[in-house]
Parts: sequence; C-alpha cells; structure tokens
Amino acid sequence: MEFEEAFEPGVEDFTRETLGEFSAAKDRLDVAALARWLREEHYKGIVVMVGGLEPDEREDVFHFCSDLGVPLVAEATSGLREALEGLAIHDADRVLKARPPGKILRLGEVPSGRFWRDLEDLPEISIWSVCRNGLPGLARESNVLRGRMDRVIPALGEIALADDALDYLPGASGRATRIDELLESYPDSEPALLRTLSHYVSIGGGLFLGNSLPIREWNLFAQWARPVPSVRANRGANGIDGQVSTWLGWSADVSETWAVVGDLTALYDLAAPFVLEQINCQGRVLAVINNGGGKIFERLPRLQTMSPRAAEWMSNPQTADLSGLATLWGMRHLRIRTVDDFDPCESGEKTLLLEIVPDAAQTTSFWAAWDRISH
Ligand SMILES: Cc1ncc(C[n+]2csc(CCOP(=O)(O)OP(=O)(O)O)c2C)c(N)n1
Repeated sequence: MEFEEAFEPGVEDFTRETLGEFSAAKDRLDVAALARWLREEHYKGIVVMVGGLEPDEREDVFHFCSDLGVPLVAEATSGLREALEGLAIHDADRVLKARPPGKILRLGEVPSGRFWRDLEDLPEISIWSVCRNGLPGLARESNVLRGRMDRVIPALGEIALADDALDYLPGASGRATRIDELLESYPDSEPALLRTLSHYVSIGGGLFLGNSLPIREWNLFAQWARPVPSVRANRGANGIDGQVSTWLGWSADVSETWAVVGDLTALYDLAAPFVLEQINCQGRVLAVINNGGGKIFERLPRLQTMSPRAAEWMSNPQTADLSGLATLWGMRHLRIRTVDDFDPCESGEKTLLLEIVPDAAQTTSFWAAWDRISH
C-alpha cells in the first residue's frame, strides 16, 4: 500500500527553543511560604535532597546550598555531587532512615535514592519540593513550588545559614573513611571496581547511568575529588529497556562520553549500537558491569528468604560472551577483572565495550561487611 501524498521530510530542528520549555516561563512565582518555611524551626533539622538539574540551574543551587549550609544528598544527576561534598551525608539512605530530619527541601527532579521513597511512610517530616515540572513525586502530603531554580532561588532573597541542627556532618568524614577502607579491603569487588572506573569517567565528556545497581553504586562509591557535571540516568518506571539507545541518542554529538549499565540492561538493548556508524564515537565507552544477571535483586531482603530456584527466577543469571556483542557492532572489547586490568583502557576513534567482571566472592564479602556497618 502507498500513501496518497508524497512523503517529504522537512528540516527538523530539535533544539530546546523549538521544543519549548516544559513549564510556562511566565508563571507567577509565589515564594513567600517557602521563604518562611526556610527561616522557621531550624532546630528540627533541614536536609536538602538535590535531584537531577539542568545545566543552567546548577550555579544557583550550588551557591544556595553553600549559603544555607545544611547537610545534603546531591545525586550524580544534579552535576553537583562532588562540588558539594563538604555538606554530603555519606551513606545517606541508612543515616537518614536511622535518624530522620524534621524538614526536607528537595531541589530538582524526583530523587532516586531509597530515603525519598521512605518519606511516604514518614508523614511527620515536612517537605518542600522546588522543580521545573511541579511533580511532587510522593503520594503523601507535601508542598511543591513549580519553577526553574534560576528563577526561584534569586526570588527567595538572602539565605541565612541554617546549619546542621541534628549533627549529621560531624560523622560524615568518618563514614566516608569507613567506605574507603571497605573499598580497599575488597579491591576487585563490584563497588571497588566501580570506584576505579569512576576515576576514568571523571576525565571524560559526560556519563549516562543505566537503571539498577550502577546508579545506586555510583552515588555511593564513585570518586569525590573531580566534578562530573554532565550526568543523566533513567530510573524506576523507565525500566531496563532502551537504556543504551537513550545514551546513544543523548550523546550523539558528544566526544569521550561514557555509559555504565548492568549486563541484563545491555543485553536488553542488543541492537542499539547499530547507530554507532552515524554518531560521534571519538572516545566513546560503553561500560557493562557484568555480574552475571540482575544482582540488584540479591540485595532485596525478600529474595534472601526465597528458595534458590525462586531467587534464580528473579535474578536471571546469564553467561553471554559480551565480546560477541562487540564484534557484532564493530566495537573494541576489553574485559576487566582486577584493578590492574584498567591499564590499557584507552579511548580511541572506535567505541570501546568495557566489560567489567567483578569478583563474586569479594563482592559478597563487601556487602556482608557493609551490612555490619551501623550508624
Ligand atoms: C523492561 C523491564 N523489564 C524488567 C525490569 C525489572 N528489572 C529491574 S532491574 C532488573 C535487573 C537489571 O539487571 P542488570 O542490568 O544486570 O543490572 P544489575 O542489577 O546487575 O546491576 C530488572 C530485570 C525492568 N525494570 N524493566
């Protein structure tokens, strides 16, 4: 069958200007209630949770957080995770659950960390969200101010130091040191190889984090010394489908770009690299953490009580040879099992498939030791 009319593709321009902003730029901002909330009841303790930000929002958020001086959790997608480390609550999901603050201020996209979801069941915590699309990201009661950060923050006026009323920060460097010690004790475990990987990524041109463990492990264990401002991730309802394609589309024009995804996530999107011949591949690296299946499920308490067979149905162990995926799409392939294997990891004109195979026994020991840490 043919179309009656001839199909003539036009010149498409997908820049932000032609697509338009998601929220109307001329919304009237009413920041008075938020400004009052920020000034009141400091003794209850405020924690800031910074989710994904657009590049033009980062500077305002950085100065706002520095002036407010409260402890915070800045996710990698904020682009400020490293820059704000001086105020970071390391291992925040556990620390905040053990000792919840009285107030949470969320800036940017809905946070992906566990504690944000725990807030559903902590109605006594007062929450304000400031975000471009106005989505509360919680089913419980909370306050939302819709607006771009670079409009809202200047409208709040001068920000007074609110400080760390509940003393989260005095323990922060001790917690960071304990994490570093664990990573050193199990150098070929998944978290430790991710720490090493993160040093390489930090000198690249941007990072895409796939669903599942990579996003969680990056926030916990990636290096803190060098800023990684350009980070995107898909999480939650997005599923593991289409993650590699999302990275390839987002970074089509970018050199030295990295993706870090799990093995099932990579296998779900086997055909995605067909497009490599059409995009910028200079220094492009697809890092696949090949831990042999969906290991995120092994961290779930419920799975630990299941029969081995049922647990297998959840985690879907696999033994695919990923060098075949590299061959299929003309990528170089480097397999990494220990820290020393990273040495020849040089980017080039061809995309590199960096297959990271953590030591399973060390990973198990790492998590067992991790679970023994209490805050
Ligand atoms: C389309 C789709 N199917 C199934 C799931 C459920 N799911 C969530 S995480 C996950 C496992 C991911 O495994 P992998 O990419 O190897 O990462 P790991 O957990 O090992 O870090 C699965 C199957 C999903 N999110 N989306």
